[in-house]
Amino acid sequence: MATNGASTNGNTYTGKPSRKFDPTFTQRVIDATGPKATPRIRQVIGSAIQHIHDWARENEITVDEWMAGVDIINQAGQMSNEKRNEGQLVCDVLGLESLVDEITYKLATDAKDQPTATAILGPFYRHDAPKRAMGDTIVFGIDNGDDALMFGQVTDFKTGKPIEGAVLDVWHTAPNGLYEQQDPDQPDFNLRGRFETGPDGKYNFYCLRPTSYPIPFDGPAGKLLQLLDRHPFRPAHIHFILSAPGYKPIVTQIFDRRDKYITNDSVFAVKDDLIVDFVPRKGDPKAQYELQYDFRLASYDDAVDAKL
Ligand code: MBD
Ligand code: FE
Repeated sequence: MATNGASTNGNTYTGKPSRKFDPTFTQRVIDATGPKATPRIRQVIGSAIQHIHDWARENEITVDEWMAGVDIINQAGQMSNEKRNEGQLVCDVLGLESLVDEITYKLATDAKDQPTATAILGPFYRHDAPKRAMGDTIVFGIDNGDDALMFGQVTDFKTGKPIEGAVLDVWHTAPNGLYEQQDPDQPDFNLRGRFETGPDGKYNFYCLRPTSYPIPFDGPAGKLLQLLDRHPFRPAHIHFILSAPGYKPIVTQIFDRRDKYITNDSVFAVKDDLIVDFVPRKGDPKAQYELQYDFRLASYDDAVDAKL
C-alpha cells in the first residue's frame, strides 16, 4: 500500500513516515519469534507486526486512539455467538473479506476460461440446511415477497459436461431484510435449502426475488460505518455454496442488476459476472419472476489449490 502517494479524493493518508521514534524497535519485536514458529506463521505475523507498527508511527496513534480500537475488537467479540459474527462483519465493511476472496480465487485457478466467480461467504451461513427435492420452494410463511423460480445447470467449466451429484446450498433474506436466525418470526431454516443435481446437472427451486437491506449496524461494524459516513446497505443478493465430488467447492452470491445499491455494496462483494436479471414469468401461479443461472465448477485436477 502506498503511504506517500498523491491523494485524489482527499481520503488517502499522505503523511510521511516519521523518523522520530526508535528505529530498532519493530525489528526487535519481529526477531523475538522463536525457532519453532512455522515458516508461514513467521512470515505472516512478522509482516503484520511490521505493517501495524508502520501504521501506528505514520499516523502517530495515541494511547487513547489505540484503546478505542481495542474496545471495538472486544465489543465485536462479546457480541458474537453462533448467530452473529461481528468480527467478520467489521472485516466486511473494511473490504477485507472481499480482498481475501479475490486472493484465494486468483490462487485457485489460473485458467483463462474461468469457472463461476466467487463472492464472500458473509456471516449468515448455516450448516446443515434441509435437503429439498428439485422444484421445491425454500419460502415458508411469507406473503409479502415476489416469488421467483431459479433454475439452471451445473457444469464442468473445462468440458462443459453436466455434473451429477452437485449440491447447491442456497440462502437469502426475507423481505424484512432478516435472515431466519435473526428473526424469531421465521421458521427454522426458512429461505435455506440444499438441492442435489441428477445426471443432467440441472436444478430448479422457488425462492424470493431478494431485496436490499442494511447489514446489522447496532454494533462495532455499524459504529465504523457511522464514523466513516457510510450507509449499511447491501444490494439484493442470494448466497450459494456449490460443491460436487471431485470438484473444488465455490462460495458465491448473485446480485439483482436493478437494485439501487448494485454499484455501492457496503461490503464490496459485487462482481460483474454475478449480476443477474430477474425476468417476468408467465403462466406459473407460484412465481412472478424467473432467473436462469448456470454454475461452472473446476475439477480438482484443473484447480491449483491455494497453499497455506
Ligand atoms: C450479509 O447478508 C452478507 O451477505 C455479508 C457478506 C455481510 C453482511 C450481511
Ligand atoms: Fe447476505
